[in-house]
Amino acid sequence: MRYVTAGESHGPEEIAVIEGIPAGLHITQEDVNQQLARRQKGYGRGDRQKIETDQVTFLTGVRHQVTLGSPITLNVHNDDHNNWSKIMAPNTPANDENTLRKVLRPRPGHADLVGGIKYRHHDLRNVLERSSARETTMRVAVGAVAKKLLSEIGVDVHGFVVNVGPAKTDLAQLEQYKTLAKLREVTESFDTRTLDQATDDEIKTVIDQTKKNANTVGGTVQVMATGMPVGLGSYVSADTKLDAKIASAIVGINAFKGVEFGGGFGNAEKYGDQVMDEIFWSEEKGFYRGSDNLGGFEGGMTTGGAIIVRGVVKPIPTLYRPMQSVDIDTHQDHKASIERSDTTAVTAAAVIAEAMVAIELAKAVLDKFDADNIERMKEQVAVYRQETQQF
Ligand code: EPS
Repeated sequence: MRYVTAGESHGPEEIAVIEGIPAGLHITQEDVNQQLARRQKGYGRGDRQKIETDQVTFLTGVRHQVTLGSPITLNVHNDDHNNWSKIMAPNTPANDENTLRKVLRPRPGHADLVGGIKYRHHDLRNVLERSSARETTMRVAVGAVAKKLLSEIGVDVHGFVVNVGPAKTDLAQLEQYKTLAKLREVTESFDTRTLDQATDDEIKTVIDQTKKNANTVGGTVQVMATGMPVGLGSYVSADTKLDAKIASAIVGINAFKGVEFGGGFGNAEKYGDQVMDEIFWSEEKGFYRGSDNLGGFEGGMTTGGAIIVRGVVKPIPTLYRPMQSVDIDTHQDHKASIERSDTTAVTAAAVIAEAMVAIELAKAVLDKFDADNIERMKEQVAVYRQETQQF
């Protein structure tokens, strides 16, 4: 499976093309729209989300709500394009009117300056339109297809918020949830997508204060996946390690600056016997672990335990009280450009990280098993699960 996305933030359309999804997978636009709606939700988002109601259309690769095995094209219209139709017109030559709203004062921390230098763009709008996190709409759409595929083999994936700035939930609470479905019910009930009411309140206070200060704030999200067969990915070469692919996918999300698995960076302060997940065996389960400090991976391969990944999201670089910058035309000192933005997008980032993990897990499944047809793939997964459980 591979995919590509295309689209500018205020351009007419967002598009994704996915290749390698087996024939015979039942999928509806509603399956994707539900995930798109989750990404749009969240305390601290700016006014753009009031303009957009993201709805997908399948343009190719699906017939009567069933995949054909051919490339799937997904399309989401940018409703805000109506307000930018001249400035972002793909087919009209540049003129005095449609080159207004130039961006000349790059925002520190955004792709603006380096993107401008690299591509020789003297209007930094040409950079920000694509580097905008609007593009993550399509990653979530692709992730929805991946999640649907994974659900066929009993794999569930869910993302939630650990902290926003100093307001942090206690991850020990996770022990009470036997399934991700139960966890999902709880975290999706909060506007901040965190684990408990007290943290939800604290996060809202942090966001309100940050907004008052014309500032932005980052955070951490956690993604968990259950039901993966043992042994996906491989230890044999660096580029076959599945945890490495997931790490790359997480850091590839706009504003993500760090990633960790299981006990993560905390493991660096512990001793070996506090970190390794001890091995047990039972007739019913086969081999299993007593803990999950390594986040479901050993040697770059799934252990069969829950996958636990956290990603660190930096604060959004667009500040309403802008930082120091330099005008790219005059080279004079200037405050950075102000663009409409969010105070925080950590709540949305949890859904995007979930989508990226789902995409990498789906790719790993499709690499390992015959992926021409979904029923055949399921049969093969079942045979493999039986074999590995009897080891
Ligand atoms: C973004 C800036 C804002 C966000 C946008 C990401 O866009 P606008 O300038 O249109 O208000 O709303 O995020 C989305 C549009 C989205 O759907 O998540 C940026 O510069 O990255």
